[in-house]
Amino acid sequence: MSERELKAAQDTLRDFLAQARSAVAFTGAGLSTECGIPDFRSPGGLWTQNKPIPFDVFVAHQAARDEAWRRKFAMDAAFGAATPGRGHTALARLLADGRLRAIITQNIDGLHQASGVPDAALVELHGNTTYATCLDCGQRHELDWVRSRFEASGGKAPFCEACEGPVKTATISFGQAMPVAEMARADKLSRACDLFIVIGSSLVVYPAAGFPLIAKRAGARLVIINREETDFDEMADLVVRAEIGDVLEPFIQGVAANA
Ligand code: CNA
Repeated sequence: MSERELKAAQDTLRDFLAQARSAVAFTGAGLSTECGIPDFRSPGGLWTQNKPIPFDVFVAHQAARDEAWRRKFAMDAAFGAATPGRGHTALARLLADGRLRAIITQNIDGLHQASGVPDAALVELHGNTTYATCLDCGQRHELDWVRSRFEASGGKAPFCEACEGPVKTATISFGQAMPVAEMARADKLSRACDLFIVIGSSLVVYPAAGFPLIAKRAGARLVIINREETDFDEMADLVVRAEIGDVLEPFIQGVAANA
């Protein structure tokens, strides 16, 4: 995309935001790549290195749980210090200015919260990897607690102190049930919005990828900001195939600026 095309896309997005009564952002792993966290499906992404461990395998096998926690701590060593990028900062600003109503995210990295987005304006569809829960009783466990037991046992995944259930990061794995309340909130927001902005998602992971379709069918304008094509591009009102940080950087100043 040329400089001129990028500027034109930013102008259109600014107009859409100014005209919207209820705008919702829908974010994916692409938002956090500029923060140093790899996505799943870009070349060299996490998918190509480590196939995710399905939920039923995690529950059934101690070895799978050990491996899941080994990977988790290896990932934290590599990306745990990541801080919000330009896209996160722009979205936080649009929310603070009342230009965005909410953010629905597939991300589990906690960077929306780190950029100042309040829980009330955020729907985490796939949970959060910055803490853990017991799969049986739901008790929350901090990562330091898990790590100390993991290291002391020579790499064994720990069990819950309260009920001896398996402890897992508070994320939704493949094959695990989606969180009911979050799905309902995302559904309501998608149906009620008049602008739905997809940012950094390949839109292939369902049911999350169904929300842009729900919003579009309910009459919202659809914007897709992603460096690669998606299956939804044809139905979008604006497709911006560029780096997310470059596209959203001017919005760090708010919508009115540069208008
Ligand atoms: P994905 O399938 O990896 O797609 C990411 C998309 O973003 C790809 O189409 C890329 O082309 C695009 N992209 C990457 N970087 C940029 C960039 N800088 N500018 C523009 N486009 C970019 O990821 P999805 O979110 O669609 O898939 C859903 C999975 C990925 C969810 O279950 C997440 O939990 C999971 N995931 C999350 C994280 C995270 O929390 N940061 C990281 C890796 C995977």
